[in-house]
Amino acid sequence: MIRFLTAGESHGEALTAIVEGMPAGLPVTEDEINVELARRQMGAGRGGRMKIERDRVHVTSGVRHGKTLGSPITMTIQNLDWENWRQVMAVGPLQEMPVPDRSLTRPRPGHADLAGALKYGHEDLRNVLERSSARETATRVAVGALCGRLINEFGIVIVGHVVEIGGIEAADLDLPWQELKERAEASPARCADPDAAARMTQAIENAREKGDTLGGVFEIIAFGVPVGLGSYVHWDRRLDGRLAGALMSVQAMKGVEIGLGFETARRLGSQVHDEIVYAPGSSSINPALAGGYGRLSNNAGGIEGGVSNGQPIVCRVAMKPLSTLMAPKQSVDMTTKEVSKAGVERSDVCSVPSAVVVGEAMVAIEIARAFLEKFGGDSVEEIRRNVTAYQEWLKTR
Ligand code: EPS
Repeated sequence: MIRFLTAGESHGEALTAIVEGMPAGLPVTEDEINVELARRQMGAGRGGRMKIERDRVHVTSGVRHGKTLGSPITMTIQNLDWENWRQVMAVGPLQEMPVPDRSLTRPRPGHADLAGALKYGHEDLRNVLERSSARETATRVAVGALCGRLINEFGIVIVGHVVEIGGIEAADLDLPWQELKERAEASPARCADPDAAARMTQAIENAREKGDTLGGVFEIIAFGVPVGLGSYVHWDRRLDGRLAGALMSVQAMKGVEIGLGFETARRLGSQVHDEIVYAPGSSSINPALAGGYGRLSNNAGGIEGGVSNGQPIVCRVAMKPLSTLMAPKQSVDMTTKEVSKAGVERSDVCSVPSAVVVGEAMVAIEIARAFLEKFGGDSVEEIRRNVTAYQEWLKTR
């Protein structure tokens, strides 16, 4: 079973992740993890911090001579900005005086500031924002890169792209995954529709000028997932619930849909459910995924009854506009209790294009977990034997 923990403050020395349960024998390089970390840093709408950071992973356990050992994998990512925050974020007693005052007392509406301070008894809201910050998602992307590497080994590919920013919607292009990925990666908005991408980028610049922020919607698709991941037998084994929970756990996410999602609630059953066909040998059916069974549509988004059905798994995620506004909203100074504008921290205008990479990571993590539950195995080769036996058996159904 894959489990992971992350640690680290946004302006602390480093971020850390420990991943437990990775099978042995998986080829892994720091470079391929770094590619994903760099993708997370790019995109329209990012602020000054990303010009300072060059996120790079340092693996300190669990990998030897390019392959996983089956032991816990520890990864750290240095915060380069820490150099500028050494005193403010010092672990021990302060050595040098005066310490720059970076304490915060005016909570930002929409942020964890107020609820977090009341919950943990903090006077200085910095103690909340340092850990609630989405800087933590860098470690999730590193963990997702490992999990993505594992499921790639078995033909599963995860692709994410932006479908909406600030109310501007991308056209539904229905592209093969390679082209979808290529187009999305070529665009600063990480959107495959170039016309919509240009308008999204402009909308981000308009929001920046006004001191405002923008949210949006992105889609994560997992191609090549075999039938049978997750289960209908218990609430916490349902794959759709697990994916929704994993995606909703990302900072600033407000909604998750699987397949047609909320639209299913507006349609008749006959306009929603995906008709089943049996056509072994047909070019549109991959026997390794669900034997000879296929579908005439994929409104279910690849999951029925909490179980993957062999169709692509499609998740859509809504991200709210970031809560740090350069033109701040009303708040209260928690020291004086006086009405005051919310505090302002350096921030991004829009990070939906970056959130796509975090969403891909969370889907990779959850699918890798479900995959290992189904196929077990302590080494990649043992898992491969189990997968091959299942695929052979599927062909007989
Ligand atoms: C960051 C995510 C955002 C940034 C942060 C880096 O986190 P938050 O949820 O706190 O807004 O704001 O850093 C800064 C902008 C900064 O000034 O330190 C990330 O994705 O790495």
